[in-house]
Amino acid sequence: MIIRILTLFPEMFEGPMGSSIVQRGKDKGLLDIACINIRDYADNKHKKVDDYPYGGGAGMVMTPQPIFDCHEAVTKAFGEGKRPRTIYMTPKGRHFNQAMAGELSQEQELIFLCGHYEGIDQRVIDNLVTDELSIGDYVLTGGELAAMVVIDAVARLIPGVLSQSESYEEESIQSGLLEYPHYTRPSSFRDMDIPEVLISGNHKNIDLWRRKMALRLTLERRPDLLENFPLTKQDKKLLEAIKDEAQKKD
Ligand code: 6GU
Repeated sequence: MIIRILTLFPEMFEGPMGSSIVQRGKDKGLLDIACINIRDYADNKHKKVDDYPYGGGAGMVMTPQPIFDCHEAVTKAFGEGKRPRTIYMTPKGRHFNQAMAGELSQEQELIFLCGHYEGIDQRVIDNLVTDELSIGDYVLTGGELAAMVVIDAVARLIPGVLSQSESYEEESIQSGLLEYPHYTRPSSFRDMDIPEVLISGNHKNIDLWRRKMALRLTLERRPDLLENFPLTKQDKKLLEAIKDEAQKKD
């Protein structure tokens, strides 16, 4: 996958994009990722990239010229006829989720456009942008941190980036339930003991306990996830038991 990030702050990406999973994708030759400084494409001698909003009001708006020229250069480099998904990061966008990460991980090329100031000229959005994405209901100073979040989530889903065992774990995380708790050595730490079932050697019971814990946590914290979840007969039984136990506590 080729990713190009159009931004006024390329230096923000140096740390996150040069380490962890993204770096692994690069090292394996599965991911080619680079930042392009929008300012380099400003055709005025002061390299100005923003201006006052028509109609008045607070803040500055990013002008269309540098973004159009930058986008054109990046698209041309992908090869003639390519129409790469161009993702504009904005709090007005659709909420990004794991399903979208999976979908984006299938693309051959992605362009991320990061805005700053009050936003970018609407003509950029109307003509170049294919997707507007937000990472949640809070306001960030710019789209850069949000783009990094999306790129991290997408990069780890590119086939070959994760190892076999990591991919296996991934499937269970993507199941749609919150994960069960994990424990490692020592089995007793400062008088805190791990659940006995985990050292029983009985894998059927371990799986059952883990499933129950996942269901309980999901019921407590994200009951909305259970509404669309395909519960098995056994899950329904476990949920009954969980609800009974909760009643007894009250
Ligand atoms: Cl994508 N951009 C900005 N500026 N703020 C956000 C966001 C994006 N997602 C959540 N908050």
